[in-house]
Amino acid sequence: MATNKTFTMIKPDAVANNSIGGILKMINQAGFRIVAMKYTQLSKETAGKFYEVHAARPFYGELVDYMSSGPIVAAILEKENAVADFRTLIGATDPTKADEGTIRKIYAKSIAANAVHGSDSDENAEIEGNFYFSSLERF
Ligand code: IDP
Ligand code: MG
Repeated sequence: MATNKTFTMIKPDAVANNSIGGILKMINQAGFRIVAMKYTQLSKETAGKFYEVHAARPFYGELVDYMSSGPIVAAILEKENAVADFRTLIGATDPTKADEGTIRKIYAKSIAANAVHGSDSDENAEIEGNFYFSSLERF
């Protein structure tokens, strides 16, 4: 059953670009409510843990270095059909393939530094939200 929640990170390239405001505005305008939010920086160790599912992929080392290279914004978002609708809003992993008007098309620099994360399932949204937030930090 759908939980109506998803998890996102505004990645280091987008934070460094001063794009937090623009991205949050797109998220709110698309109908998502922010139910938890944190400005923080991952260590290599925590970034490695978060992306453990990708450990066997050739870009894993690059991804962990990049995701720990600067501050990020982590958030839990709520909306009907949140996981699928958020993936539509952010667009394809590779910004050159992302649809016009998507967050990655507008803000992403490259396939690695692609501005935002979005959970790919309800199950992973729950796991990823729990990685950053305790139950006391959700509204
Ligand atoms: P997703 O973020 O669209 O779900 P995934 O395949 O889950 O894409 O990959 C996780 C993250 O790893 C991507 O968002 C991107 O930052 C990075 N990544 C994916 N593919 C590549 C690649 O081919 N080269 C470098 N980094 C990549
Ligand atoms: Mg993914």
